[in-house]
Amino acid sequence: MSLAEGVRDGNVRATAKLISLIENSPGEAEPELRALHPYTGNAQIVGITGSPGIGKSTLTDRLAKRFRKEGSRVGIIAVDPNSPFSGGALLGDRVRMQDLATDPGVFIRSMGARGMLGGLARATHNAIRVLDAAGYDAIFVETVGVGQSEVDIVRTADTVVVGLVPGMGDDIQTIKAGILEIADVFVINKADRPDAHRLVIELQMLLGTSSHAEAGWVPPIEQTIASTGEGVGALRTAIAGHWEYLHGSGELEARRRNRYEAELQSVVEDHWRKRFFEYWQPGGHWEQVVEQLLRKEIDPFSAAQQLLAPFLDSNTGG
Ligand SMILES: Nc1nc2c(ncn2[C@@H]2O[C@H](COP(=O)(O)OP(=O)(O)O)[C@@H](O)[C@H]2O)c(=O)[nH]1
Ligand SMILES: [Mg+2]
Repeated sequence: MSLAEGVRDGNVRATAKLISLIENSPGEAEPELRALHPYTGNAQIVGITGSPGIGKSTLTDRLAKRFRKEGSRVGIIAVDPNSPFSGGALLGDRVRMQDLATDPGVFIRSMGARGMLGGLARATHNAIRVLDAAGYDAIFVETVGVGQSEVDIVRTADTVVVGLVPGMGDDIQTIKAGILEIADVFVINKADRPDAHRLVIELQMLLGTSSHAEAGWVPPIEQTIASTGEGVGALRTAIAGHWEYLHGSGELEARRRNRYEAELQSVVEDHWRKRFFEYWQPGGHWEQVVEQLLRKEIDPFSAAQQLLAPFLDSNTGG
């Protein structure tokens, strides 16, 4: 049985093995991913992002339990670009999600940046695809931080939940730096802390001046205490509301279309880059061209055209 068949069959070991292959040897994973493609597109992918320690894992645990009660099978991928570790579940996540780890309807996986050949964002994207094909109804992707690589990861989600906590003064600033545009739902966790309400008001003001106001969906701001479960029901409702909006407005298809287009572009670019540099390996002619550039014997544009010529020729039957 192939890994893809195992995944379709609900075999957890095959699923875990294929995700490892995606991380360590993406070329070998490709035939399996091809076979799984027709079976993807059914899961609701929920991204949960925010600074370390704001309670993302605790929230994910609570949300996952709610989805389980509703009868959904749940996949959880915790991505930490700063972590060198990949594999099962990281210690912290395992502690936070203890009961879930033994639930056969839940698949938990941590992904770090170690040795990630094709990039963490693509590996995460493909791991989600595997869980989707495996029949998990909801897939939570927990990502640390709000930098560009995390934004790329979280863009894979249908619904992006951005978490904040009161008393971290820089958070509103980071939000201005670009996460605002990708948030579908805001959650202010640790609402047991003072100043939660002030953060809500600051966020409302920020949202009022953003482009969201003219769009069809204004991100709700939910307050939670993940450690006790307070407010998690309302957060679940907000996520459901966004899912309905995505379906009703045609936005789901639009997002998925954009995602496929971006993926296709990046796969094609990778393919050509790889072929190009396999042909023009460092040293030899490549070095000569660089020398010529230095001596002004050729300009970069003509040089690039010359270097690309063999590929163009071979495509026209040469
Ligand atoms: N006071 C308080 N602590 C919380 C809350 N939610 C989570 N925590 C605690 O915050 C710490 C970090 O939580 P974790 O879920 O690991 O955060 P993550 O790094 O964002 O995944 C843990 O000790 C949690 O028990 C909350 O709503 N209130
Ligand atoms: Mg965590």
